[in-house]
Amino acid sequence: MADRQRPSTDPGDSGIEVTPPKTWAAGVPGVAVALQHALREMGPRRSLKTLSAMNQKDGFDCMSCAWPDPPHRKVAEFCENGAKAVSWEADPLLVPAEFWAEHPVDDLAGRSEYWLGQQGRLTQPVYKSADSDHYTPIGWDAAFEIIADELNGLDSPDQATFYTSGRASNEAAYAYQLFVRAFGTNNLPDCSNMCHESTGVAMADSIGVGKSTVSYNDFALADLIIIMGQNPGTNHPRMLTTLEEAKREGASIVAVNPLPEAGLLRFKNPQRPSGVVGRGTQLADQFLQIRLGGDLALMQALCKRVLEAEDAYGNALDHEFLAEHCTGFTEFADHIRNLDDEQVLIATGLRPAEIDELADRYLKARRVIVTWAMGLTQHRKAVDTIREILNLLLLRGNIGKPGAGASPIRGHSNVQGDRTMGIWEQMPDSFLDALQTEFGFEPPRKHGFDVVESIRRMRDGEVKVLFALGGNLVSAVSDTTVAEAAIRRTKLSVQVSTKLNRSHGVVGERAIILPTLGRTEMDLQASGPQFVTVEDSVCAVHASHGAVPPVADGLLSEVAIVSRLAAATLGDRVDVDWAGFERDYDSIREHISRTVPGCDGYNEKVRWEGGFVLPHPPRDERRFPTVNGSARLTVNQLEPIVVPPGRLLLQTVRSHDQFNTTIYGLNDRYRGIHRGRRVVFVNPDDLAELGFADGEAVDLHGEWTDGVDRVVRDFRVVAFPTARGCAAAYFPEANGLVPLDSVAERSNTPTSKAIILRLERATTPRV
Ligand SMILES: Nc1nc2c(c(=O)[nH]1)N[C@H]1C(S)=C(S)[C@@H](COP(=O)(O)OP(=O)(O)OC[C@H]3O[C@@H](n4cnc5c(=O)[nH]c(N)nc54)[C@H](O)[C@@H]3O)O[C@H]1N2
Ligand SMILES: Nc1nc2c(c(=O)[nH]1)N[C@H]1C(S)=C(S)[C@@H](COP(=O)(O)OP(=O)(O)OC[C@H]3O[C@@H](n4cnc5c(=O)[nH]c(N)nc54)[C@H](O)[C@@H]3O)O[C@H]1N2
Ligand SMILES: [Mo]
Repeated sequence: MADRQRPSTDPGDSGIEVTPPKTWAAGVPGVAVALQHALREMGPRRSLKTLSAMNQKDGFDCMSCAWPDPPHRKVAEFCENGAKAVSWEADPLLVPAEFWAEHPVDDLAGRSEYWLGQQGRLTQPVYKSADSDHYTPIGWDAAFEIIADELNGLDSPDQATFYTSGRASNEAAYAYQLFVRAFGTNNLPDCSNMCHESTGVAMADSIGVGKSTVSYNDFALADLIIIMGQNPGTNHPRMLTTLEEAKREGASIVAVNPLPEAGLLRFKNPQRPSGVVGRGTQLADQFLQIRLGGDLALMQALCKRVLEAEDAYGNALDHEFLAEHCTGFTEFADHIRNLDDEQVLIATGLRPAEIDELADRYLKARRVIVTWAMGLTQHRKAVDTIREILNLLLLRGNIGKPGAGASPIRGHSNVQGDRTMGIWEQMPDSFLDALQTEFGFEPPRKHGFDVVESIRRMRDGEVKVLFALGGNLVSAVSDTTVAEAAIRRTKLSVQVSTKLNRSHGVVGERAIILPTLGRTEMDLQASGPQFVTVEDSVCAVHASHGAVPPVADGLLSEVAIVSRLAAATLGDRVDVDWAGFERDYDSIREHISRTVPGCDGYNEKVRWEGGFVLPHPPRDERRFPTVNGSARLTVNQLEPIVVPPGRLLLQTVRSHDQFNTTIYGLNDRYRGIHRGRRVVFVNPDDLAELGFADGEAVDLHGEWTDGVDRVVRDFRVVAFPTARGCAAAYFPEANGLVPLDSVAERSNTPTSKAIILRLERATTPRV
C-alpha cells in the first residue's frame, strides 16, 4: 500500500505567500511536478502503469479535460494536470473502516475539500439513517433497497432528481438516463448546466448543432486562432502543444482575456528538447485584455469592421456562402451598422486600435478558428455572445471548411458524450421516440429540471430525493448557503463517488454513499474485462480501458451500480435486461447503436484504432439543421454590465492545483500564489482608488438586485495585472457570492464570471 500519510490536520490558508505571476507555462517544472505528484500519491509501480497508459490507444482516457487526442500519439501523452487527476483517483490509500465512527456527518461538512480528498478512496457503501449523525457501512443490496423504496414511495417520479457529472462513461450514462426515464422523469440535471450549456443553446440557434465544428487536424491548417475566455495552460494543457504546432505551420494566435494567463503568453513544450530549455514559443501574437463580459461588444465591433471593409472594398464577405447557406443577413447588418462605438469601448475596456488590429487579422486570414470556455459561457449574455461569434465566423464562411470553425472547448472529459447518450432534461422527441421503440415503454415527455431548477425545487420541498452519479453538486453550484439548505431539506441524498467531498457532508435526512471504480481501474465482469467509451471535445468517440487493479475488492462499476439500482427500483415494470448490461457492456452498446443518432455500428466502430468521429452536418457538408434549415445570422442586443461606483466585477476561476471542486494542493504556480486559496486578485490602480492595499484582509460582499448581502470572509487582497474594474477569486470558495437566480439568459447557467463585488475590511481577520 501507499507510503503516503493521511494529513491529520486540515491545513488552512494562514501562510499564504505571493510571488510575481509567471509569463510562461509548462516545461520542466510541469513534468517534475507531475511525477512528484504521481510518486507521492501512487508509488512507483502504479505511477508507471497509469501514466504510460494515459491517452494511449489501448489505454484509458485521461479524466482531466475533454481536449482531443492527436492522431499520432507520443509515448507520454499527458500533462501535469492530467497526472494530478490520475494520481488523485488511482490513490491506493483507502478510507479506513473506523473513519465513519470517528467522523460524524457534521464533521465532514466542516472539512476542506483538500482534506476530504486526501482521506483516500471510498471502498464500502455507507448509510446515514434519519436518527443518526454518522454513516455506517451497509451491504450493496440493502443500499439499493433503501433507495428503491424511497423512490417508489414518492407521489410522483418528478419528486426525484438525478444529477450527472461529466466523467461518467457513455455506457454508464446511457444506462442511467434509461433507468431515470423508465422510472418516469426527465429530471436529469448535469454539470453541463453550469458549464457549456450556453454554448449548446447558442450553436443550436445559429448552426443547428451544439458541438465544435472543427477536428483536431484543423488547428494546424488555421491562419488565425482566437482563444476567448479560456485558460488552456491550466485547464487544457495539451492544447498548448497543438497551438505550438499550429504556430509552426504559420497560424497567428490571439488571446482575449481579462487575465494575462501564463499559458496564453508563452509555452515551453516538455515533449521537445527546445521546449525544456530556452525561451519556449511565444504563443499569443496579440493579447486583448478585455473587461469581464465585454466579448459580445468586441464581436459586434469586429462584425461591424467586416461590414465596413465590405463597403469599402467589396471582398470582405463570403457572398457565395452567405447566399447559399445563411439567412438573416439584412436584419443582422442593419443592427450592426448602428452599433454604438462608445458603448463598445466602455464594455470592452479596449482601445480602438486594438480592435482594429484584431479586425485586420481577421480580414486577412482565410481560415479562422475561435475557441472558448467558461469565460464566455458563465455570463448573463452568454448565449448572445456565442451567437455573435457564430455571426462573425459565418460572415466570411469560416464554418464547414478545413482550418476554420467554432470550437467550444469542453471541460469534463466525457461531458459531451453524456449529452449524446441522453443526459439532458430536455432531450428532443426524436430521441424519446427511439427509446420507446427500442424498449417498449412510454418515456416521459415533459422537460425535467436542470441544476438551478433542481436546487430551487429542493429548497421549496418539492424534490425529495437527490441522486448523484459523481460530481460534487453542493460545492459546484452557485449560492452555497441556499444550495446547502436545499439539499439538507431532501429526505434522501445518494452520492456515487470515488473519493470524499463536501456533498457527503451536506446531505438529506437520510444519506448513502456508493463507492465506485475509477476510469484508471480495470473493470472485470462475468463476461470478462470491460472497457467503456467516451467522446471528446471534437466529437471523436473512443474506448477507454482501465490500466491498474481496483484499489479494493467489492467496488462496483458505475454501470453495475446503475443497473442494479434500476433492477431493484423497477422490477419487471420495463423489459430491460439490466443484469445483461452489467455482465457485458457490449449489450448496452447494442442499444446505443440502435437509438443514438450517429452511433450505428457502435460496437464495431469503437473497436477501430483511435475510435470514430460522430457525424456533424455543418462541419461535414455545410448542412445546417436549424429551425429553418439554414445557418442563421442573429440579432443580439448589447447591454453592457453596469458596475456601480466603488464596486468591482468579480469572476471565479480555477487555480493550477485543482480540478473543479477537487483541490490537489494550495498553490497556483502560474499566478504566483502559494499555500493558500482565499485570495482576491485586483488591479493595483483599482486598489488605490478603492483605498485598499496589497496583502490586506477583506470580506467579499456580492451585490445583486434581490438586495441579499452574500458574503465570504477573510480573503487576502493580491495586487494583480487583471483588467481594470475586474477582480478574480477561486471557485468554489467564492460560489456563495453567485445568486441562485443570477443565470445566463435561456441557458440557465449560473453567472459565475460576473458578480458585482464590494470589498470591505475583514471583520474577523486571521492573525
Ligand atoms: N486542471 C484542470 N483542468 C480542467 C478543470 C480544472 O478545474 N482543472 N476543469 C475542467 C472543466 S469542467 C472546465 S469547464 C474547463 C474550464 O476551463 P476554463 O474556462 O479555462 O476555466 P476557468 O478557470 O473558469 O477560466 C476561465 C478563463 O476565462 C477568463 N475569463 C473570465 N471571464 C471572461 C470574460 O468575460 N471574457 C473573456 N474573454 N475571458 C474571461 C478567465 O480570466 C480565465 O482565463 O476546464 C476543464 N479542465
Ligand atoms: N463559481 C463557479 N462555479 C462553477 C464553475 C466556475 O467556473 N465557477 N464551473 C462549473 C463547471 S464548468 C462545472 S463542469 C461544475 C463541476 O461540477 P461537478 O462535476 O459536480 O464537480 P467536480 O468537482 O468535477 O466533481 C468531483 C467529484 O467527482 C467524484 N468523482 C471523481 N471521479 C469519479 C468517477 O469516476 N465516478 C464517480 N461516480 N465520481 C467521481 C469525486 O468524488 C469528486 O469529489 O462546476 C461548476 N461550478
Ligand atoms: Mo465544466
